[in-house]
Amino acid sequence: MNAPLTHAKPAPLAPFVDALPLPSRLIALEHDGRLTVSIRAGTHRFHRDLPVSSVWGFEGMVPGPTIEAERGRPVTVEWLNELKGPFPVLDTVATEPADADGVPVQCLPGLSGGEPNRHAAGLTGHTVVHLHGGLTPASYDGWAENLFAPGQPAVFDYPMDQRAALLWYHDHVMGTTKLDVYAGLAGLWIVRDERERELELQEGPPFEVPLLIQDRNFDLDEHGRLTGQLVHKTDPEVMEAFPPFTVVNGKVWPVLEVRPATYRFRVLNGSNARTYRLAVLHEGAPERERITQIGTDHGLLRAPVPLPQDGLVVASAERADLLVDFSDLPPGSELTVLNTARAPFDGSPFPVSDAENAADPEGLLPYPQVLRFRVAGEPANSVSIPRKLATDYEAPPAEALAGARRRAIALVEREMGDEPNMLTMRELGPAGDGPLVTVSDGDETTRYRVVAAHFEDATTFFPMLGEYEVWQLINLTGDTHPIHLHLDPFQILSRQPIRYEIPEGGIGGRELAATVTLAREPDDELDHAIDDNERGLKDTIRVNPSEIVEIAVRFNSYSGRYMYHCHILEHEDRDMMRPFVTMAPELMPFMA
Ligand SMILES: [Cu+2]
Repeated sequence: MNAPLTHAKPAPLAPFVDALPLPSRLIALEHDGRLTVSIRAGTHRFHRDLPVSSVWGFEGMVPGPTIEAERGRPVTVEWLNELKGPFPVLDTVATEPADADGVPVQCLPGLSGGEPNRHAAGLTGHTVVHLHGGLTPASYDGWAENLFAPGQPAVFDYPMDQRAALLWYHDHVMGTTKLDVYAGLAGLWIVRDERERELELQEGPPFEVPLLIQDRNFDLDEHGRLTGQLVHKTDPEVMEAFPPFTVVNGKVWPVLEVRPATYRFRVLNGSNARTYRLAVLHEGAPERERITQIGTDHGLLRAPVPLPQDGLVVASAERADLLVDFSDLPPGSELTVLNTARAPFDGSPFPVSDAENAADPEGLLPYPQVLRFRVAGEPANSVSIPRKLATDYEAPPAEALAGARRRAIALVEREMGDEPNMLTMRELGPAGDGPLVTVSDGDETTRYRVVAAHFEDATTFFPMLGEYEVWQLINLTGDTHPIHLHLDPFQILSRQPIRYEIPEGGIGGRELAATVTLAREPDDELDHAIDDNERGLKDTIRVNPSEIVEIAVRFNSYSGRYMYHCHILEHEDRDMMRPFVTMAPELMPFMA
């Protein structure tokens, strides 16, 4: 039985009735490393009781096929853009943030009085594909402005000279990534290698299961029935979409039958904006011991770690490689995965013991359900978890960091008058004339000024291949931002609380004035800790409110023009994205 969820309206769809779909597999070796993937319109049923939805998908499917590749075996993909209109998603801004009963409109299906955005309706299918987490030469990385039009061929080479990891490929068009990914343009990509095979980790069905988690909303007909038409809805106060229905591998609240055995789940949050904090409940009680995390964004951790006390937090684009041991459970046992994170996520804790009561429409979380496991069938061998996992990376050496180039980026929230606030970034450089940003640790004060504010501003980051850099991400907003760097992975060095003051008018179109102190606000309830599962090779890192995160990154693989950005797609589409150019050292003397 479903546990009673207080404060929630009855869900308009029954949870845990559809089987979890497994995306089709496209194994590169079986095709000699040469794949053709068409990008086209299709239809998809998100729930047993929903009419079919029109989607745009890789191979017309949601999610697209899971591409499986081997380390050291290059893969060439011919991306065939066969998209054509009409664009399958209704994009709208509701007229009010809440309905007459005070329920936030983002928790409700339908357009909530909003007009369909005619510009979205007019999209004809320009796309570009980015392989998130791929060590990809710049020409094939999916630069957000290098689009392929319908009918225009694009052949991308992926060297796959990288460790085993769960990656994902998705549309990355400047300004419309939020719509194109929402329409269905995303799929998983798994890199495999010898180390994982030495460890005898599960590979392929039935014991390795990818879980692509997204949130979606649908339109209503004149009788108030769900139509299946996808709706991307924001409201006058919240510029990100936080749809009410959680979709795993393309189904709303599915159920997976598992045998009494150990399973490997490859988890990806592919939502536009929502961060999940996943708790697993068995007969109403939180389960933690049976779950072990072995990997993160760029693959295996050095040692397995337990889940964080209050659940696994995954922001947009973050991945987790989990082993879950069902072997002691009798047939018929049910484990339910619930989300306890309010939206927009700001890092606030929520006790896992109260997960059954996590429904919180005010927090844009009307239905915490995510997924259910139901135990059935014959036991299979239980897998012992290796104590030592990755052996191929170390923490960055102190001497390399001591002389490393340091870069600072402020995350800011700019008031826009009639529109919702705009979340964006400011790259900081040495202070000169004009407004100042100061960062003080009590002994020393560093003075900065803004050197770049918009995506199209001149590039200011030119990292040299092979050299460590320290990037400081300074969050002066009230939300958590998952910041993603293309190309090589990085490691987190520190996460520290800050106090800051922004004078009246301190955030202009490009200016920023702020006084930042490395000290905790008295009313700050976040712990600003680094979770054990963040001490691996990451490509996306959460930067919580009132926090500075420092990362160490060393670009090793390719020189060229890449991007870094917030992975909340509504933020990245509106300037929370900037270029950087990785440089071969021998070319530096020739730079003007
Ligand atoms: Cu953001």
